[in-house]
Amino acid sequence: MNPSLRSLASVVLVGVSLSSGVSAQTIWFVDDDNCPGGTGTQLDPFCDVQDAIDASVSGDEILVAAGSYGCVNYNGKNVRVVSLAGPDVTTTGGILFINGEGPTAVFDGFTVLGSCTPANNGIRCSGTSPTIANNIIRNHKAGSGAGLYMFNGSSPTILFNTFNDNDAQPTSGKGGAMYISASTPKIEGNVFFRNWAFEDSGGGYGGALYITGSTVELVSNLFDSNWSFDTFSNRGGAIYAINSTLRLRGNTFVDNRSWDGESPFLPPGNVIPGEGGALHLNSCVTTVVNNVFWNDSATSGQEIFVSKGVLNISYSDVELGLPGIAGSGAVNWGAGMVVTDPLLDGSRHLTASSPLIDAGTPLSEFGGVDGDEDPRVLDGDADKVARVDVGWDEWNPTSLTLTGDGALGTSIDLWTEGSPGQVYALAVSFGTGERKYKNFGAILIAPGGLQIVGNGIVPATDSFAIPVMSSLVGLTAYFQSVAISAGQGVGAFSRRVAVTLH
Ligand SMILES: [Ca+2]
Ligand SMILES: [Ca+2]
Ligand SMILES: [Ca+2]
Ligand SMILES: [Ca+2]
Repeated sequence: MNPSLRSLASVVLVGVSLSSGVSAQTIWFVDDDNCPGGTGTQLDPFCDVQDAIDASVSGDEILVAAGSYGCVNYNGKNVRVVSLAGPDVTTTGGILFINGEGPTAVFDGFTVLGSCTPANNGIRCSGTSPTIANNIIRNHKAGSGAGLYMFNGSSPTILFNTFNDNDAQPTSGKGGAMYISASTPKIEGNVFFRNWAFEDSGGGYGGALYITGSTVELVSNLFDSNWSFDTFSNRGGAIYAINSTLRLRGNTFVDNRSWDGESPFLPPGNVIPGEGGALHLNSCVTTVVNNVFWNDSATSGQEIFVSKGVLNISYSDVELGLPGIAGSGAVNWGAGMVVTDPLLDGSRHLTASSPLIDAGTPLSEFGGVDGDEDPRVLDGDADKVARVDVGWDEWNPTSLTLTGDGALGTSIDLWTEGSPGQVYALAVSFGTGERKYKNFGAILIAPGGLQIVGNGIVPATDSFAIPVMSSLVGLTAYFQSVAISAGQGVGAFSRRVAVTLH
């Protein structure tokens, strides 16, 4: 098909229809190609992100070009800081939220390297509730919470980040990716891969997360190959929690390990005991619904160790079943429990033959999106009844991929795939929403100003140009497809993909 002319006309129409909605906020620009720095306009950007923060007031937006930037201290400014080209080509030093920032302080689309403080944590939150989304936080090393350290009544929202290869060592070995004390975070859609709590003297607790005195909501996260690894004792390959209330909905734990082999620091034959390959729960009240625990490893409690407290678990897949859970705490083995190979692919997504498709709770507590931003809930087995899948991934035969960086005057390509013979439609809008459609999932883009910019038979690419209109700068365009089998009443909405125009 040849949609370019129609699509171009549609996007111009969208631009015109939404131009009246642009707010009076200031949009600042940053690019390390313009050092030592200008005035923060698009033609004369600041050199560093901190320069833009210093110039901004709450409500402003800061658009950051590809490049390498220093430590960022929000200094109480509730501003949205977003990278234009994504985390693979845009790096910062550490990030500080320590002056009362709220949910509209947004940090979106960077790789965090380095730290702002001698404690060496990548990100620190003290008494704040920022939104931290779509970042890569990797290769940090600090005694506790190498990637992110939160304490003192923080309640951040942590969305769709990747935490990998962070290492809690050497002084305490608590939480390679994250340390959570006296806080109430929401942690959704993140990937925790190969983080370590590594200590050669005191104990390795929580390869990915260490949680104390907190109330934590974990939704649709993947915990893959995290380790607690110490000379003397190991607790929680992925998560160690003490004196906390946890609610886990739709997470997947696979290949985590609370080290149960010989010590690397002691003479041969000295085997270290590990408790809880995925979770170690000490005096917690924990509710687990729709989670996968598979192929984790420990001396005691291959999947979960409950040391005092209560674990209520339902509609989840636990390798070994009840024997995969050890400890003296109470375990309430609820409805819908299964013991079955989840048949994950190499990226830990469900495959078409997985027994976990449409095997989750029949209750309607799930909404929003899964760990790769597909709509929850979808009818994955095409029986005209939508039911949630078990684990971080909702299986979806409809996919949408975006290519393009959103610069005015350039093109965006969108590739829609679906099941053979399905028809599709592709839409764009400049806001988000959630309107559910029975068995098809949900429209996740705002209905106001929504325009259809492609349709036909899958698979197909729609390609079109962004008009050169200054009123579009700073707006985020959200795209979503739906593919359906005509006459059969089955199909699904794709994930939502986005690009910020500049
Ligand atoms: Ca640059
Ligand atoms: Ca179904
Ligand atoms: Ca489903
Ligand atoms: Ca999915």
